Amino acid sequence: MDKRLALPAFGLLGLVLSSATLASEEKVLHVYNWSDYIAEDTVAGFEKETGIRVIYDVFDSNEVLEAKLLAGHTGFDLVVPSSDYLGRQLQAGVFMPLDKSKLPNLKNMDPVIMKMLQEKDPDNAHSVPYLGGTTGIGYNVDKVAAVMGPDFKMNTWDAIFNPANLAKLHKCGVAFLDSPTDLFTVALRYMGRDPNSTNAQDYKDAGAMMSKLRPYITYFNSSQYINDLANGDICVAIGWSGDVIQAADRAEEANNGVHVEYVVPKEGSDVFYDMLTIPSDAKHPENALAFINYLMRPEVIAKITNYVSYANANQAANGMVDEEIRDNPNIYFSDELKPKMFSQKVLPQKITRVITREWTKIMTGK
Ligand code: N2P
Repeated sequence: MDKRLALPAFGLLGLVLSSATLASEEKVLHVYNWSDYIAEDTVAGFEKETGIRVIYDVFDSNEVLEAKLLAGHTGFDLVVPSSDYLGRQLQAGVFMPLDKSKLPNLKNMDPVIMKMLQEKDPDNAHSVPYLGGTTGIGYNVDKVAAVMGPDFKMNTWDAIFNPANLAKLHKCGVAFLDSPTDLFTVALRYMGRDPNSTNAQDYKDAGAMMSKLRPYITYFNSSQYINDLANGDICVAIGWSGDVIQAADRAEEANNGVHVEYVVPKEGSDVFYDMLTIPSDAKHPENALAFINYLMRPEVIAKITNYVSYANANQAANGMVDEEIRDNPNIYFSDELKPKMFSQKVLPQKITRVITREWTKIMTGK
C-alpha cells in the first residue's frame, strides 16, 4: 500500500472518530434551579459562548427536587439541592462524581467554605457551592408599625412565634416558607432547643407550637412572597435573605411607596448553601461541567450575587460584589450574629419522617 495514501487515510479516520466522540453529547443542557436565583444574562452569555442550548426550569422546594431525584430519570443535567439535602441524597447515589479536570475555576473558590461543605460531601467530590443565604423575617416597615405600634421590633422570632403577635400581624398578611426543615430549625431555636435535634419529641413540641399559629398564617409558599411583599399584599414573611431583598428592590423600582426590610432575628438562624450537582443519569454531563465552570468565573458569579442578593462562595469574586451587598450585615452577617448562626445537619430518616408528618399537621391545621 502506498504510504502517501495510507497516512492521510488514517488521519481522516482519526478526525472522523474524534468528531464522533464530540458529537456524542448533543449541544443541550437541562438545568433545574431555584426560582429567582440567577442573573438576567447568565444563561444567554453561556449559550452564546458555547453554542450549548440551555433548557432552564425552576423549583422552590427541596422536597420537590428530592422526590424527582429519588424517582430517577429526571431528564436534568444540573440540579441545585441545599447542602443538607445533598448529604442524604448522596447516600442514595443520585449524583455523579465531578470530573475536576474539567473544572479549572475551582481555584477561585473560598477554601474555608469548601472545607465546611465537606461535612456533607467528602472531598467536595460531587458538588460545588452556588449561592447561600439565611432564613429570616421580611416585613413591610409601615404596615407592621401601623398594626403593632411604632416601637414594635421585628428582630426576634418572638414577633412571629408568639401567637399574640402573629394574630395582629395576620391583619396585613403573613406568609410562611413551605419548607419544613427551615421552619423546624428556627422554631427549635426559638424554643431554646437544639435546631438539629435528633429527638422526635422536640419536633412534636415545635409542631404543636406552630399548629397554634395556623389561623394567623395567610399562606405557605416559598416564592410567591417576593412579589406579595413588594406589592404590599402581605406585610410579613418568614423568607430567605436574597428573596426578601429582591422584594425590597422590586418595591423600590416600582416606586410604590412600599418599604421592605430583611432581618435575621437576634436569637440566630439557619445559614444554607445550595449546591451545583449532576444527577447520575444525566445525558449531558460534559455540558453541565462546562456550565459549572462558567458559573465559577468571578465576573459571572459576582453579577449573579449582585442581581439576586445571595452570597457566593467564590473568593476571587469578592472585590466584584456591590458594596451595598457585601456590607449588608444580614447577607454577610455581623460578627455579633455569627456565633448564633447554624447550618442544618443530615438528620436520621426517622426524624425526617416525623418532620414530614408534623408539617402536614401544621399546614392542615390539625
Ligand atoms: C431562591 C431561594 C433559594 C434558597 N429563590 C433556598 N435554599
